[in-house]
Amino acid sequence: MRDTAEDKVVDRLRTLSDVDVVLAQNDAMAWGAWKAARDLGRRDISFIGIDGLPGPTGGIELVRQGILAATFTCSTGGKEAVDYARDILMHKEGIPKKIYLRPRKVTKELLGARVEGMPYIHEAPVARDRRIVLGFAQVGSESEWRVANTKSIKSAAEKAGIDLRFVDGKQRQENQIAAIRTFIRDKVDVIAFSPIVESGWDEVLREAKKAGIPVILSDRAVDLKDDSLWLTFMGSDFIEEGRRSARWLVEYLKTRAPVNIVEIQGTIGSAPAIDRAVGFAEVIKDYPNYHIIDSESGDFFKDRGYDVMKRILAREPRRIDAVFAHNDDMALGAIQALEEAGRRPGKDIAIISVDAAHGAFKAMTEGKLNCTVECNPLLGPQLMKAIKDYMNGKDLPIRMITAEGVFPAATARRDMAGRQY
Ligand code: GYE
Repeated sequence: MRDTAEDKVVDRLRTLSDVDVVLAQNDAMAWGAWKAARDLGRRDISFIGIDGLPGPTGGIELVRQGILAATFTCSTGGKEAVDYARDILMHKEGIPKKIYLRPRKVTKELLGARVEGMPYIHEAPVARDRRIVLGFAQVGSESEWRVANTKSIKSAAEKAGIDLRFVDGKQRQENQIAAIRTFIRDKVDVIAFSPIVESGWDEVLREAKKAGIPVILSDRAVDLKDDSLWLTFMGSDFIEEGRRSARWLVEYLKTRAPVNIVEIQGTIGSAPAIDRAVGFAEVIKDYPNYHIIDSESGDFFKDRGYDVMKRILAREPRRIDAVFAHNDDMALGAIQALEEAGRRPGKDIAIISVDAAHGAFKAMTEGKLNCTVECNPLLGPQLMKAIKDYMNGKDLPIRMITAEGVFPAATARRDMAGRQY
């Protein structure tokens, strides 16, 4: 509340001499703090708020008057809620489970001008007398998940009447970058890609922005501070997938005895590998008897998961109680290596992996895998809906998260019926 903030800041400023900036968690309180400082003759302090609402007392006007140095919009979500409610009632495909609305920085110099860094502020919807052309640069075909992802994108584009230019990056970032440059040269309407790793995209995404072509991140994220270089990121919450894997393991083993875990990681530098490791470690740090005793990347390939497990079995003298694989394919490779070493995966060694692809369900029904955490590859409908919404002038959320579950072996036979991948 503005007045409450004013009263409290008056008290604080009386004893605090070296304050440079006040950050308030909404514009009203920032305004109250500004009034307090003014009344105490303190002109040396900047004020930053949040909400960025329009109107005579909204944050945008406070910035325009120089009261706030900046504010950040926090959309109310009302329009989006009504739009999605209508789409749900109309049984539209591609409705995300969760969305994050795009925050925008508002400063005096950004006000009014159509300036750099204000991403994708819409002109009028583009009148279209032809099909939308989408350029998609895929990671490769390293896993069952990836194959299902590609199939979903291709079938959804066809169903949506979108002209798809599809390039398989064959597991090399330079191939994806080259494909994006071709899309720019050919002036496609939209570019989408699944970044094989998080870094190394700045230059080519600046080229796309300069060409005025919006870029959608599908499945994996990039490590870029400048979020004006991409329109939206749709895919899973990989950190949560790591947390769910660890929570399931702790619940399944229910032991205070030492638990030695081997982690078979995905592609080094990729968002899913980085974040799944973060989420898993975040949960097991609260269980001091759980230890990751060895970890190596299998690059999301089954055969490399096999090789990693063989190497770890050869070098690791300690007992292995559990294997956490960042995807099902590597888990299946590890299971094969464990069986060849005379071990009983799924019985004396708990196996947990991510994706929930068909191969994992088959291994669970055979008693060799204990649980798979879903990572939904069927992003095609969501991608095509986002593209059509954008082309129709809608402001897209900055983040769309897909709905996912956790599938233990106990219900695998029932759960696998009717799954699309
Ligand atoms: O888990 C794995 C695929 O990026 C989420 O990549 C995707 C991952 C998925 O190779 O199987």
